[in-house]
Amino acid sequence: TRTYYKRRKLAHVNTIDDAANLLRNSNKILVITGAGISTSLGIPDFRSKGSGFYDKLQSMGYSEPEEVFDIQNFDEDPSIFYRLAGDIMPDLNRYSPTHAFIKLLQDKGRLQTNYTQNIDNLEELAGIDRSRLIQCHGSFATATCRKCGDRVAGSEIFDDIRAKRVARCKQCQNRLAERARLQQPKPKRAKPRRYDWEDSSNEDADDAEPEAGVMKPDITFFGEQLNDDFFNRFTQRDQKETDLVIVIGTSLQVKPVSELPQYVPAEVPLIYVSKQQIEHINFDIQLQGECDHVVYELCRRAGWKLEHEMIPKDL
Ligand code: CNA
Repeated sequence: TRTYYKRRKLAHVNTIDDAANLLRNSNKILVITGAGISTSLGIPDFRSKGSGFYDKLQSMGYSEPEEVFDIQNFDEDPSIFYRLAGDIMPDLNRYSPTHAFIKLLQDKGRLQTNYTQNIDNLEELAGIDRSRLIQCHGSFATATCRKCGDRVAGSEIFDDIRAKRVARCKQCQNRLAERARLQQPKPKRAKPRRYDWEDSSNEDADDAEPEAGVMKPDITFFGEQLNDDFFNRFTQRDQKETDLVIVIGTSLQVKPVSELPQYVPAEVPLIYVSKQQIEHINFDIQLQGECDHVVYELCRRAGWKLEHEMIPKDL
């Protein structure tokens, strides 16, 4: 259910030139981003018709694509996630012009915070300062054992993800190996006399080997809480301080990130940049198109030069 407060549109801002003016005159810009800012690099988003990951899942027979990212399902059968995770795990060492735009805002001292829903960690590659970045849904940068809580660098499980194999916890494996080494071999019990009507299916139950825990990348699944940084930073600082909100490349379907724009004061202008228009939230300016193109044009009109290897030099 989507029950958004229909925020009243500000009358004095409408056009792309108004947006460029706002950029030039704002010093505490909140940038909220989603999968759309990485699609130009070849990483699929979730909900774009045809090219999105959810359509792919549906064509593979998953009627509810969200279920692949459900924490209960993961704990019951992590192999489903591991079979598919390779498709959304970035193996990239480049970022998009839109990432460069956010970095440019930072360099100009105008970036208040980038709230990203992305898990590709490309903001870090682009040089967005950790102190200005909230990765609302976590990232592949680290992974944690569901059993013992040991946390490792995400890259340690990348081989398993690539091989579509469930990653197990090395810490648990070491502990189990150590325990096995220390344990005396169990004395062989004399087999009880067996009668035909006895159930022998549980015979070896207490001999079952305990298993090492499953590693999960530290991305937020449906059913998991967002971390405290998200709520604390927004309510204690950004909500009061921001003077402009720019939302880029997200369908704003996932709470609570989707609700951020409506919790800033009514006089703060809201700009939306995406391939598709949005209807469930009132933005003051909607700029429809490829976000890399839109942010380039915004910068040009603001009198700034956005540089990036994907932007032609002679533009
Ligand atoms: P979404 O629901 O798939 O929406 C993406 C939005 O971006 C849509 O409105 C598209 O029209 C738009 N879009 C796509 N490409 C472009 C483009 N080149 N220029 C402009 N607009 C474009 O994805 P959301 O981010 O809204 O959903 C939140 C999920 C997606 C988060 O939990 C992420 O973790 C998850 N996700 C992240 C990645 C990533 O990290 N790169 C990739 C896929 C999914």
